[in-house]
Formats: sequence, structure tokens, C-alpha cells
Amino acid sequence: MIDHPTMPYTALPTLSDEERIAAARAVRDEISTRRTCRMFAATPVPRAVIEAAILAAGSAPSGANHQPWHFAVIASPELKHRIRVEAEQEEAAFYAGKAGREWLEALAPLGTDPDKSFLDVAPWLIVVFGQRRGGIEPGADKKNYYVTESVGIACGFMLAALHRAGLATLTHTPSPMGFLREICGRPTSETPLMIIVAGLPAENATIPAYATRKKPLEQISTWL
Ligand code: IYR
Repeated sequence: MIDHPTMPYTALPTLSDEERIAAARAVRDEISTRRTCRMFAATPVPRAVIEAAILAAGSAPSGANHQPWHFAVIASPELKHRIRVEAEQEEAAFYAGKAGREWLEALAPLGTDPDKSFLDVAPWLIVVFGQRRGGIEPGADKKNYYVTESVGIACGFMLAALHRAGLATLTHTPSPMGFLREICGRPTSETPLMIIVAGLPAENATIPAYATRKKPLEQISTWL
């Protein structure tokens, strides 16, 4: 190995096999109760929750440890509304046919439509950007690697943290979403990948039953 500064590997708990199995199952049980939510309450949520969730996301593995992500956090009603208006404009075209028949048929069991009022209502919108260039130093302009994969993992960490904090979440992907770069004042080297909407669910929030249908282990794994 090329000579490089190292540290001892210490962060793991010492567990018996039984404790390991129980711990993995406890995470499965907890994370599998996360449901995508499209009906939010306006109830405020402390900024510190979102800060911790961003730091959880920021601890994710990434290509060359360049951490090619940026999170634009929006609580301002004016900005939330601008995002809603722009998103609904794109979605109106999408649902009017731009998506194509196969895509619209795939979405039918979820009941989604161009109404994105949750963008006004939820207390926090976290706009997630992937950085094509950056590197680890502030202001650096190095090439980044595996950007989509890295940011996807970071978003998974964030969703897990927000869920553990008792918040409902939605990964919203208006298509196309280039308008988010301008609204958030981000450079053209960054690509908006999704909006993570976070808050409490509306009192009478429902979810599509179809969303609870998950593939069994046999369908999603092969053991060689
Ligand atoms: N962006 C649209 C459509 C949409 C697409 C997929 I793939 C989904 O899983 C859900 C929705 C919208 O937000 O309505």
C-alpha cells in the first residue's frame, strides 16, 4: 500500500452472533416502517434535526472521499412557493402526456398527480445537488467520481436519520428540475438530483397501499 497516514479501526461495537442478528433485524424493522409521504403538516421542526441529518448524510462513503454533494436547505415560504410553482409547471406537462404511457401506467397505483402542495406545507425542503467537480478542500476544482452513487448513498443515510427522528420524508424528483439550481443559487457544475421533503405527516395522511408491497428476499437476492 502507498504510504499514507492511518488511524486504528475502532468504531465498531463488540457483539455476539446473536446480538448481531438481533441488531440487523432491529434496523430492518425500523427502516422498513419508513413510508414515502405526500401529505405533510405545517408543524415546525427544529433546524438542529435537519443539521444532524445533513451531517449523517455527509458521513457517507464517496468516490475518493470527495463528498460530492451539496444540500440547499429551504424553510422560507417564498422560496418554497417558487419551487412549488415551477415544479407544478413541469409536472403538469409530465402528467398531460410528456411522461409517455408506460411511465404514467407505472405511476397509476401510487395515485401521484401534478398537485405538489406539500412543497408549500412541509417545514423543510432539502434540495440535493451532485457536484461534478470539487474535491475535498473548500473552493477546490478537482474531478469528482461516482457522483450519483455517492449522493444516492448520502441521501439514504439522510432518510434513515430523518426517519429515526420521527419525521416523514419524500424523495421528490420533479422532471426536469434544472430550475432548482437557479432558485438555490448553485453553480452549473452542480446537478440537482432530488428534493428531500421533511416534516410531520398531515393528521389524516394516507399512503398508497401499493407502496407497502416490497419484494421478498428470494426475489432481491442470489446467494452464490
Ligand atoms: N416526478 C413526478 C412523477 C413521479 C415519478 C416517479 I419514477 C415516482 O416514483 C413518483 C412520481 C411526481 O413527483 O409526481
